[in-house]
Amino acid sequence: MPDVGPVPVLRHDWNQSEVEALFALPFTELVQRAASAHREHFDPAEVQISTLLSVKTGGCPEDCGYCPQAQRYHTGVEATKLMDADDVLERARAAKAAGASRFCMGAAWRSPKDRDIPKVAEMIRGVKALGLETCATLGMLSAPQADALKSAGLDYYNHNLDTAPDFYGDVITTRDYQDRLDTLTHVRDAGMKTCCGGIVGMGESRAQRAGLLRTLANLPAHPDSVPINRLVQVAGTPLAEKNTVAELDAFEFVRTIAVARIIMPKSMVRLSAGRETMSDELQALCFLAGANSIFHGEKLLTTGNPDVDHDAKLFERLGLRPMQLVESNIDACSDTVHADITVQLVA
Ligand code: SAM
Ligand code: DTB
Ligand code: SF4
Repeated sequence: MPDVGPVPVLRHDWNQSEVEALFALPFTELVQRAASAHREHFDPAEVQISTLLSVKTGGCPEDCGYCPQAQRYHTGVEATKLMDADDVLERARAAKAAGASRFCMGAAWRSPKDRDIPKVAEMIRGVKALGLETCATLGMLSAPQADALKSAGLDYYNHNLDTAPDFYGDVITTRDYQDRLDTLTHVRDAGMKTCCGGIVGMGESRAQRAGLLRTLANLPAHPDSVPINRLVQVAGTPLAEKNTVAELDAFEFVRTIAVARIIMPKSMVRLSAGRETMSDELQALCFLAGANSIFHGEKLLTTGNPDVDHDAKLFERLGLRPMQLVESNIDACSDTVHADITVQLVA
């Protein structure tokens, strides 16, 4: 067994061979270490429930090889305008009633135009006033845009690195890795929490999966949330059309979750896209390996997610509970804090 030694908390100096050595541990040993790290910082019976809403779908000018919302690919996704704030709030109320503690608004933009910011800010203020944590994913942000979103009450900004630096160019050419790092800097400098992860199963090597996780852990601050997406192959996107990318081995996916948990022990590790095609047993292994957040609801942005009854049943069978929102997670600018989120998920 490779000797990877004791793992101190919150390191930012991981080297590639150390992370690869974690990936190479016997599965049972790796999962045991991840489960121990999970218990040090979280209640392992709690899973955070986030809801996702596409507030502006499709028509994106970027060329991300996995994405059904890129205009240049023929995926059948119809482009829409930015939703009205009232309609967004109606969806946020329903999400809260269903047990969500965080509400994430996604837009298929390379970056928002300055004229879009006031409308997005109105959505953020409304969602925050419901007592939900707010998250948005709108593409690249300038420093002033990040400041404006923070002032509106945005808690988290999702912007993924998506893959390792040395695989990135195989998947996306319309913006580079440094652009993503710059947006994350603007988000942190504005005082928001970062939600940053990636996609696995795009044909990358294990070393490249290690490279993604290592880059995330070596950021100036560990992302507060780390979404791990398993590629959803959508017909019309290059990654699906190439027809050469085999679905990632289930145990390798669990290893990725476990390594993320070990090297970013205080972050929420979110089981994100791809859950619809995961078995209950695979999801249970992911929770065992330290995943403690999911997207809830029958749709992600454009692709499917497990139906809510199925998730409720799974939580019941595994004895898992939705994580309650704690007051300290709500920014001081929120005027309403609801500690008594109605939990229907496991009703
Ligand atoms: N346009 C913004 C951006 O790219 O940052 C926000 C929305 S974008 C759809 C958010 C994330 O969704 C991407 O960074 C990627 O990780 C994930 N994603 C998109 N398509 C996916 C797919 N087919 N399978 C898995 N994850 C996907
Ligand atoms: C993230 O990392 N995963 C979510 C969220 N951030 C915005 C998005 C998944 C999208 C999957 C493809 C789709 O539904 O269009
Ligand atoms: Fe556009 Fe985001 Fe999709 Fe890339 S991932 S094509 S930036 S919506």
